[in-house]
Amino acid sequence: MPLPITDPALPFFADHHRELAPAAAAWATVHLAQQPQIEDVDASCRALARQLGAAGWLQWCVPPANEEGKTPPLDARAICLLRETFAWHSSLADFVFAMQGLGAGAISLFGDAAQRARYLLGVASGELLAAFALSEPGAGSDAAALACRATRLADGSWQLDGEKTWVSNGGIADFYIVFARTEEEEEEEEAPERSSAGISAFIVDADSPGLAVAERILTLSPHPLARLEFSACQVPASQLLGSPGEGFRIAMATLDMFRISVAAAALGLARRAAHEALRHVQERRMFGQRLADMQITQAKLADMATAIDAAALLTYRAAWQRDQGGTKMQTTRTAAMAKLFATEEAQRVIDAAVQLFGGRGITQGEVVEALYRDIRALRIYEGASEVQKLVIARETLQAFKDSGNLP
Ligand code: COS
Repeated sequence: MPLPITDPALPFFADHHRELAPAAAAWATVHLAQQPQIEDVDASCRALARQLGAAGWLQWCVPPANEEGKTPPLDARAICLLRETFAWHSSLADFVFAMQGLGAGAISLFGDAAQRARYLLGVASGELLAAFALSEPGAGSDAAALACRATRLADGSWQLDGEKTWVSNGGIADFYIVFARTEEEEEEEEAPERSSAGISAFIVDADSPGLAVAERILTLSPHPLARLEFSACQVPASQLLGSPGEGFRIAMATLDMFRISVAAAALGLARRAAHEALRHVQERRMFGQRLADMQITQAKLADMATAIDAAALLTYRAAWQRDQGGTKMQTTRTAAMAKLFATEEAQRVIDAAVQLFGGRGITQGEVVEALYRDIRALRIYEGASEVQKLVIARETLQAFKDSGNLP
């Protein structure tokens, strides 16, 4: 039977992806359900993390070290196939998977041996919940404007002061990847207020003294989200991720990787909406015919199907390119294109599905009603659509300058 997600027979994929996709689909069919209303989101997320860990899926976000102790690179196509599958079945399961990936991704990509040993096994099993804390009330799209400060103390440890907001998994995470300014005080006097230099990344345990969950944030599609306050928060020297000053690059490189997977999640949500709509239009009768027989419906279905296919091709092109070890310019640009297009088009596809359902489409308890709420955040988080356009334009101009051609 064909899978409900992107066909793994496409030339972007390798043999192991062709085995992974049906295995994930079979598992998800049995274990996950799109739940329009979730009673206790925190408890559901914890349970889903353990479930995804026990089944081995989280290992794809946290590749185990090989015999030489080296961690293999993240497999972008596998992560995308899994997110597309999980999003189709349960947007909360996709969220949990993605957060383990984004939080642990920074450690997998930039952590030292001790940091990997301390955190990654727990993330892979779902026992430890991860989070990524970059945005601040005054620094969302403009991440380089962040103001959270890390000061090095005499004993080499760090003290964090400031706040972070819209932190997914905030309030339930066991650790946070936190980005803060670490320039020395005297440099800071002259430093510009916005600079990507002098930002460093830290792994901050949730129980660190001086870290408080100041507020839980309620959203359109409920998931754990919080504002955090750091007040003389004590962080040992061993928790610095990478080198001092490397934080912005760590944030951007981690986002490059996971932005592709946001596109895959959007694709899964769009495919689910199209699936529901296709079923519905064959059953629903009006004006003496099935909705599917009306040309006005067919035009909608054609647009939905074309948008989904185009989004799939951009998404897996970006993932394939990354797995091939494409240059930063290539991977940054194609990841941004995939996220922009797949999330914007998924919004349109889901809206069209709601429209085809008519009154039922906006009724609580309907799958398309939940999808309509679920998709909205994806056009905003991990780089809003406007940020993706900035990135695409910048990389395209640069490539044209370098080579004289449109890349
Ligand atoms: N990979 C590796 N390094 C990167 C990078 C990437 N994708 N993008 C930028 N960098 C590096 C640059 O090479 C540069 O280093 P040097 O100063 O050594 O040359 C440095 O980071 C600064 O880059 P840049 O000048 O591009 O920074 P900008 O502030 O102009 O970046 C955007 C602007 C909008 C692209 C950036 O702020 C961004 O992505 N914002 C969105 C943030 C976000 O996604 N927030 C959501 C948080 S998670 S839910």
